[in-house]
Amino acid sequence: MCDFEGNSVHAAYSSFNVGDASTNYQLTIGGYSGTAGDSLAIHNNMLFSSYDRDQDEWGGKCAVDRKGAWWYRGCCESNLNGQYLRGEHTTKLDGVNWKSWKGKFYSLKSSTMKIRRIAS
Ligand SMILES: [Ca+2]
Repeated sequence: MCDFEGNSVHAAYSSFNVGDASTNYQLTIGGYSGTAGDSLAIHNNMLFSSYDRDQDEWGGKCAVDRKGAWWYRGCCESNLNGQYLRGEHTTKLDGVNWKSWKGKFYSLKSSTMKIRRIAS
């Protein structure tokens, strides 16, 4: 993940799994390490929510309120599919947010997710 000031951090998970349609694309993660802080931990075991498919634990619709599809609980500490708001913004956690690094009101310049299969 990169901010607009030229800084970058990472979050790595030794286990990372997204289920298939039969599990509603449930996220299962573990073994965090990195420099970004773990803003995905609270989303562990959650189902993937989108505008038209509310699967979070909140009475409202996190994907609509936070303006992006994600593994919301109620609602989020990370939202890498949020709006591209270019740094500081005033609306809570609806940008490209990773709370443990830049807080609730900073939309990142870029993020990349990479998954590597470990031979078993
Ligand atoms: Ca809901």
